Amino acid sequence: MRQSKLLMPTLREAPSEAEAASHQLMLRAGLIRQLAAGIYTYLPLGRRVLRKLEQIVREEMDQAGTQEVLMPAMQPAELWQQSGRYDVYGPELMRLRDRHDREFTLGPTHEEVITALVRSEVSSYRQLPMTLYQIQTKFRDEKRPRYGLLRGREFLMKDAYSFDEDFDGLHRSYTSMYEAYNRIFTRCGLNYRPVEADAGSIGGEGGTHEFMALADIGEDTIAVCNSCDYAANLEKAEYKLSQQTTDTQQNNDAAMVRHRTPEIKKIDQLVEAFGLGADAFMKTLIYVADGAPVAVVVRGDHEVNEIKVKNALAVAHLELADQATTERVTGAPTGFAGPIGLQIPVYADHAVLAMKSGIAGANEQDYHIGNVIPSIHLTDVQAGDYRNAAIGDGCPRCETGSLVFYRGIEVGHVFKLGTKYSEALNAKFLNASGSEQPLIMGCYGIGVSRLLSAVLEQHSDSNGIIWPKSIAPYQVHVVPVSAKDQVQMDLAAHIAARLLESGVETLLDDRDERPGVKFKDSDLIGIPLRIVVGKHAAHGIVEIKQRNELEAQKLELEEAITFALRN
Ligand code: 9G3
Repeated sequence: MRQSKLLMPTLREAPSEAEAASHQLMLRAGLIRQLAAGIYTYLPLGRRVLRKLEQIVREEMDQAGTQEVLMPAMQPAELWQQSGRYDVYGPELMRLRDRHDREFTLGPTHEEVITALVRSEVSSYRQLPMTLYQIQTKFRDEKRPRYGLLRGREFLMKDAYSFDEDFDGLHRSYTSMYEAYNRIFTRCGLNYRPVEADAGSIGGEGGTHEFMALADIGEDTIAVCNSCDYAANLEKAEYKLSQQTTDTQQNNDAAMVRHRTPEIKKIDQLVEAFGLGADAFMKTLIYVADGAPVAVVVRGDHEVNEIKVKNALAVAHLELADQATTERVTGAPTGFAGPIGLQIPVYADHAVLAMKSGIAGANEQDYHIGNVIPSIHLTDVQAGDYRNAAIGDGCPRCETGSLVFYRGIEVGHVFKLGTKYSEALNAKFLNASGSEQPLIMGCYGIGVSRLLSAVLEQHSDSNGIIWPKSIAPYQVHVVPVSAKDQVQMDLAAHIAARLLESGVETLLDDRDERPGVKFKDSDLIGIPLRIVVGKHAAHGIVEIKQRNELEAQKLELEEAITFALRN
């Protein structure tokens, strides 16, 4: 391809609205342009990379024995009403009406559509197991699209759905997809971790993993054992329950002590006022769970994990109580709530009950109470795991490891759905003994466009992109130094022609630009191998440089071509 003809509008500076490194790089290297918030056009370079990513996904999905389909983006609202999800999702679900005023959604995912298809086309166990997948545009009207393709409103997803006759079959399908995902992300050159995850709104019979690309820009936090292969989204991460009690005993008698703590509401203020560590305090938060107020108590140095609380209470909605509710149920404004004397259910984390004693809110404005001894004063609470794992907690799976945290970008998610959709949409099959059973389903997603951004978050330096060879838009960049030097231009064109006829994807920088501009653009767009045709061209000598190496090397023409063919 001749660069003088290529639509690749590079920018010296990233537009100010781009915060994430990958977003800046995609704009500066001319990979994408924004049409509207969260909605992008892929320019030729971006489209070529996206196609490479799709190709890797397609090869591994086909290799795993799944079949590619392509479903519509427009989905009849009736399907979402049958699955009960039409009213569960709010403004994030794009809705529209056709000319007959019939309601449709623009698909954010395709559980309903694929189940309706299989309902009408699969009826016997002989047809199972079957996994279908597509690579298709999804629509989710995110409230805050951000970071370019990392959180868009229209994006490319590979979504697959497995159908089995029983849970053993589902486990086999799930495992097959899990292994295919490992191959896909490895081939894309991604530094990632599979992590145990929470099933979230999709529901289903448990068992779900996310594939997290490690990146500081990532919205998720994962806890990883520094010794074994345990890894989990912080939403779900467990830890070894410490047996010993934490010794914050102030005095030995059982009497609680009132402390006047005017305007002292936050843990760091309490730490300051009492001169004790955060782990000496009991932090009580009032929530509303499916409309009913509850108290959740965690140790002062821990954070409430609302997913765990929601799952433990088996409620659909859990949110922090507002000030008025807090005052009504505790008799005090936020910051003075405590576990003693409440008329609502109290859920106390294991670590609170492991405290010998602690200081808690007094449920009275400007007062806290000390020497709260769990074994004496907290006997009517529901103990459980209601907190986030903390850095340094013991690994829940092995004897020696402890947890370290990373930020991650979720690029894949695999779920065991069970019969949630097959029962809702009546998708059944006749099993070997002739009785009708609901299909057992799994679903498996990869954010293909998000994957592009995740790779860029991990593969760049101060000069620009460093594409892994497997997904680079071109493999070789041939750069003649001076467009006015006909020997250089002819040799460069000759090299490009030789490489192209050998099937090497080659970009020839035939622009009449200063060398500095050419080299900056070449570093920016990150093609793995560069062949510079400069002043030694007359002697048939060119310079080869790998984008991920510092030094270049001079080679004879034929050596250079052999080198490029081999790489
Ligand atoms: C919606 C909207 C947003 C959504 C969903 C539904 C996420 C929704 C979860 C999934 C589960 C899996 C198949 C591929 C892998 C992921 N956001 N999810 O169901 F209506 Cl607006 O999409 N689907």
